[in-house]
Amino acid sequence: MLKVGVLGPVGSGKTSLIIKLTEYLSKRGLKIGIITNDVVSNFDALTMYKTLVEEKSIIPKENILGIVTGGCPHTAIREDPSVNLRALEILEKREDFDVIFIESGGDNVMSTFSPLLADYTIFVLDTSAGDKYPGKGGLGIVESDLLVINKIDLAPYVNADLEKMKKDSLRIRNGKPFVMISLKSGEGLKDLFNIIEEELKYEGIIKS
Ligand SMILES: Nc1nc2c(ncn2[C@@H]2O[C@H](COP(=O)(O)OP(=O)(O)OP(=O)(O)O)[C@@H](O)[C@H]2O)c(=O)[nH]1
Ligand SMILES: [Mg+2]
Repeated sequence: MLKVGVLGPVGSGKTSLIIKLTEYLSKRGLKIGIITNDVVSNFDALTMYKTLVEEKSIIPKENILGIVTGGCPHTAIREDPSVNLRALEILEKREDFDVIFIESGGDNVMSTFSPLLADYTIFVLDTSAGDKYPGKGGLGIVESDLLVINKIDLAPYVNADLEKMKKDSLRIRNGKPFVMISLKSGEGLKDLFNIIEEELKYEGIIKS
């Protein structure tokens, strides 16, 4: 089983990304569980439930657990991940999952997951926050296993230079993978799926 931690600034597309990956991987026959962390609500767990359970019947409702963290979002995924570890335990008792996604509450560029919680981390950036990112760096942008630059469809509206974002990503990540996508238009999703599939093959979760 692979524990995939998804993090990044507020509204960058973490929930949308997990929904897309869950749809894709479920179609490939994998069993997916999801844990969401919201600071003061259960909004993300409900969004996942509406799409993945009610509308599309892709996973059973028991596969989604929503945590309301209170306080600072990264405390629950880094300094004291006990509530998330407990949620993992509950899910793992329920079923033999292939992948469990853990969404962090929206945070800043320094957020990271405790290695106790995530084997593989995806940091999601929002193009409309400006093309200064990812060049500004930060632990999450530099150290995550995969950097996803989302909402590239919005680049023309905010004068974001995608070439600059690409060059900065290459430089700052020093060879680690990144993808530039739009979860809205579907652009770049094939690249994203390929990278995740490669990781799952590497882990022996799917066969070549
Ligand atoms: N235009 C555009 N909108 C997007 C894209 N991806 C996500 N959105 C929208 O952006 C908003 C935020 O997306 P979420 O997936 O909820 O983002 P999040 O990172 O989970 O947000 P928090 O959990 O609140 O931090 C939603 O209204 C999405 O529909 C994209 O590629 N392009
Ligand atoms: Mg979310």
